[in-house]
Amino acid sequence: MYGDRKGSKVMKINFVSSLHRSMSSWHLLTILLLLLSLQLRLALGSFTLFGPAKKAELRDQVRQMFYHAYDNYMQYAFPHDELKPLTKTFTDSLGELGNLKLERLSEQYNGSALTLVESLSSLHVLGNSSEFEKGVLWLGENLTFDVDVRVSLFECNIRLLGGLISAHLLATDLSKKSFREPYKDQLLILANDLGQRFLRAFDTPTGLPYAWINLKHGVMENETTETSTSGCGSLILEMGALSRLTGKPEYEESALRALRKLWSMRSSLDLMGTTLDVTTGEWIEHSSGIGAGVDSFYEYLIKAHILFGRDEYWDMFSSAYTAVQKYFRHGPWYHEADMRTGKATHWQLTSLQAFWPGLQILVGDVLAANSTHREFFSVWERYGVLPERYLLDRDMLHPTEKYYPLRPELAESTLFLYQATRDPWYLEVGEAIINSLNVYTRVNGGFASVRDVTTMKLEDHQHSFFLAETCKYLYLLFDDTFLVNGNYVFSTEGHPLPVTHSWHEWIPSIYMESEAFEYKRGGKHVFKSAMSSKLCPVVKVSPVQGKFWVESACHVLDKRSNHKCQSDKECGVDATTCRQRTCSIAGYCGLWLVKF
Ligand code: DMJ
Repeated sequence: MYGDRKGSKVMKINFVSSLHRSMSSWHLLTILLLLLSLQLRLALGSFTLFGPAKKAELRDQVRQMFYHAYDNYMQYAFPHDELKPLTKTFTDSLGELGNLKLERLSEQYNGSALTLVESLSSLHVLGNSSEFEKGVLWLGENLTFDVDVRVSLFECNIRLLGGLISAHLLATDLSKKSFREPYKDQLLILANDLGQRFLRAFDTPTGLPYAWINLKHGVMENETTETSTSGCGSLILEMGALSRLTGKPEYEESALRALRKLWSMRSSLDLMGTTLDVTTGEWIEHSSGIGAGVDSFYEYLIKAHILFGRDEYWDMFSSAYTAVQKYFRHGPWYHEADMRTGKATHWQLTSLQAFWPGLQILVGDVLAANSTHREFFSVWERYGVLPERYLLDRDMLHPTEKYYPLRPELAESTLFLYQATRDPWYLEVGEAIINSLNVYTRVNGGFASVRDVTTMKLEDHQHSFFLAETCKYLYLLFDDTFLVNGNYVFSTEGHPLPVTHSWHEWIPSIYMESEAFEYKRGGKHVFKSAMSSKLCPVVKVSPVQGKFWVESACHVLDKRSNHKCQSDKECGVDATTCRQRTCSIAGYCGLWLVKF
């Protein structure tokens, strides 16, 4: 429905006209009939080209990819952090993550089994409870965070803390059904220990946390006071969940205090910068976009709202999202702009931005999501993978950022768009991603990052997020049993966190399809959320005298059971046109579009 197949239509027309020159009309008629039947098969896409057998075949291919990455890690790198797939050895990379200049690296650090921690939730999604249990037992007995290593708070939070918390929640559920030994909260104990170490980073005059801490010694002497918006604004899911699980409010309080402080630093245009000083609370870099240094800040506002059901997160998100759509968007692309003036600064496409369409699905902006996703996929098709940075104004690759480190963002958005639309075109996109990964990045010892997308030269590094995210999102695209059986938000590292009634201050009605979709699991009430995409989007187009009323139930978050709007403000801004939606007399958000 939403997939644009314009390109393939053009190809088809050219194909038919060249045939016309060389064949008799009888042959032509036969070919046209074949094409018509193909068209029909395409129209019935999900039952033909992407029927259950094809989906199962692709699911199995992804499963195979995951185990190729995982088994090689376990054989050549475990319990170190990440695998070097070309030389079949390891890297203890936790201290290097986000550390571009590789400063203050520790000599004594021997790894934290990072890739195993990151793989647990994927093992569960793939249904491998015995390997999952083995991992849990090993970590419970061997993992310690009392190690002398300076780490990025952000990276350590999303990968280690998020991985442990998600796996703990899954283990709690699983242990009753399929564990051989009773689960003794080993992962939660580890997460709590890590959380305590994190708290030392928040001891600043502003409450904004330092970007770097030493796990053993806390904030180091002469530590940099510079951090990024995503660095201090993407902690609330993991820290909030840790508080709910341990009953210790300090984790959530620290993350929320930092988030509130950060939000208070927005400009009058509701824009954020990219870097700031945690001691003064002043911006350092005023230009920002939706990519590196900011991306997950937006993601965590909406996801915190879904997970914790608090109005405050929605209020921040809707203002921030509206400002992004207004000042950064240019057609399907997003450039960077100065937070003070809203003036464009850099016209660049970055691989990280490809998560944005997935986020837009959570708020029901499917049309905008589709058009941006389509552009990213066209870049993927052009290079075979996504280059890290492309200079839109100069129409060229960034001279030094031509790499593709097995990032998940395009697969992530593809999954979300497919969940929302069920358009089989997204399955074709998934298939293309799988093929590229196998052709260009699979090596004997695992999956290797691409150093240069123009030569497809490889880098000796298999990032842990390939197992936590890339493989998981691709697998779920072809087999969403895990999503059907539960209701989750995914952390920015792809670790699922269940949406449960008990964590909500109130449940936003938009995330419930109807009362019937509230059901009990393990004695708890579980609600369908926007992730289940059954409610959002609801786009109805009614033609009225040459104009179209485009109606959407999304963007209306209220506590009333019928979730109808009462004012225009409640309806938000349409992301495709950047125009304020209006609230109709009947209580529906919508937008008048003139047909051109
Ligand atoms: C992951 O570590 C997370 O998704 C993070 O938010 C940014 N991107 C990397 C993978 O590309």
